[in-house]
Amino acid sequence: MLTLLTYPSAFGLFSASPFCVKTAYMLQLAGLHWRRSDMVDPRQMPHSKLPVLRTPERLVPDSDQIRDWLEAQGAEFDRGLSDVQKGQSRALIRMAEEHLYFQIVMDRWANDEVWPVLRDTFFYEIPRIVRRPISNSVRKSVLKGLRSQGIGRFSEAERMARVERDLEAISAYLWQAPYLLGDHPTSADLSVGPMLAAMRATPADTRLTRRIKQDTLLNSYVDRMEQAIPLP
Ligand SMILES: N[C@@H](CCC(=O)N[C@@H](CS)C(=O)NCC(=O)O)C(=O)O
Repeated sequence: MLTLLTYPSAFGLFSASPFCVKTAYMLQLAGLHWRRSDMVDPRQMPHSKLPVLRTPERLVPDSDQIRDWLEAQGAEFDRGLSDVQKGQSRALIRMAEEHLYFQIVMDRWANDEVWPVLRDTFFYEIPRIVRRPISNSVRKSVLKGLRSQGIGRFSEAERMARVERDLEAISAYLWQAPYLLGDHPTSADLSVGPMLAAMRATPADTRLTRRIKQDTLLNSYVDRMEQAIPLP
């Protein structure tokens, strides 16, 4: 039996982490038996991050490495795609995971309106009396990381302009077909879908949540993905 070590469900999603949702999608599509095990503190994990897949032999960290592991077991997420489409898929995945993801983190962690909800969702295991100081110090280090990554240096207007370019690119694909590269979900959808879902689910009315909620094409794509691959 495989075990997906994941952050818990939050904001109506399988997990607050789009990488954990991506991995759950991959496990479902691979058709393997698996179960979830929720965790809130990943410091003992190989990369100190989640998701991690516990297999009979070892812990496999990182959704991309989990994909490699699943493909080595016979899963094929991009069956039928040409080499060029596989290249496009890789670029879409990187765009989602290395840019859109940080926009979500910024929207969640830097926004004072979202913060109280986030604190009580992510740090609920910490006794109330010390929750504030501990969560504030984690928040400070996340914001420092965003500044060093670069996203944290942009104004909100600059950030939204950057997001817009990516959403235009994603929309260009979705005008052609129900999923990014055709009529069924492939690996690009397993990254992009959860990122857009996470953007939409942030528990406050932000420019980013509004941007997705008010976009019929993107909004219906997120719903379609959630219906296409039901998660436990
Ligand atoms: N490249 C990793 C990214 C995973 C990731 O960033 N996980 C975040 C949650 S969304 C995490 O565990 N962060 C904890 C930390 O940085 O301390 C993957 O694809 O799995």
